Amino acid sequence: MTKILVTGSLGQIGSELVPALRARYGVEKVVATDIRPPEEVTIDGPYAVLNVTEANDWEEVLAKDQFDTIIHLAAILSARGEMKPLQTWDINMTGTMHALEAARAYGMKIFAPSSIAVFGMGTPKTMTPSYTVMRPQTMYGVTKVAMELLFDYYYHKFGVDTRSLRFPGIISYRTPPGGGTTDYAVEMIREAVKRGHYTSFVGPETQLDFMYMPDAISAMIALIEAESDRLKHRNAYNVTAMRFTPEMLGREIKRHLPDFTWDYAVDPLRQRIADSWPDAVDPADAVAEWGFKTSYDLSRMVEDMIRALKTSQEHAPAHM
Ligand code: AKB
Repeated sequence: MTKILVTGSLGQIGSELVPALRARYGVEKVVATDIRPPEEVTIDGPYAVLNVTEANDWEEVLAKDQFDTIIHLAAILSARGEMKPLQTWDINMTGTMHALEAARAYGMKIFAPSSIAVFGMGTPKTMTPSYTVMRPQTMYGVTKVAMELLFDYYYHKFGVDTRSLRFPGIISYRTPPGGGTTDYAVEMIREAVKRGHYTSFVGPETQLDFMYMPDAISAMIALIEAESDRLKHRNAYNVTAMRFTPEMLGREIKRHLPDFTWDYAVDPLRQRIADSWPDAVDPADAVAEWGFKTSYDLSRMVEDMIRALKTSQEHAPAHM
């Protein structure tokens, strides 16, 4: 591994993936990029401004270093994408095309996360396989299906080493997610620790797949490092670690915080999105082809999240 370029590195995934990559390969080997100027971000290693829709930004970043891998994270997620569908198409697709063209021109490997949002009408709801009907009902899902197809196209047509996996909802405490439908789960745990109460925007029995951030990081690194000829379903692999409803999550939180209460004010948009996604995807291909595994189930994840959020609350500066 010589050098890795990460787009969207200040988001929920990037803010934890970049330090993990730097710990593994060396600080100077990972160039973090995002749209925000350097004076607005905490820099603990190489950082460059990269608006993924701007060809000039790509040229500047690619001219400065020789990379062998791009990790393309910049994207607008499902719920925010429904507020601004055209902007979502532009950012998600123009960004992906620039990333793919850079990978092709410079002979780089490229990884980008896809999502359970590729599924929709006609997809089997339970034990959803990797290869199945993909007719998403959100612009975010449409852009992720298009990205998967382009990854296949660039692999077969140009020999670009493209790799992708389909993330479910990702739970983490360092940087909150933004604009997703599965965000309710992160919000519920955060609010339980902070205020002792949460009002969920998806209904009590809505079951979805989730993963805890440490497992998501390990999965990305395992797929990026996997031997190329083992990857038969490369674009893209289903991955998941747990599946639960808001009721199940609320009850699990209550085991640690007995005073926690929760109720519901269902948001029709996000409920419709959640209802269009599977209840439980099947990660069998990821397990068979690159040894996908997880360490956190619902109970370990909730325990760790509450511990970490309490610790950061204790260390937060007191308000004047
Ligand atoms: C979202 O809710 O939009 C994302 C996703 C499942 O890709 N977390």
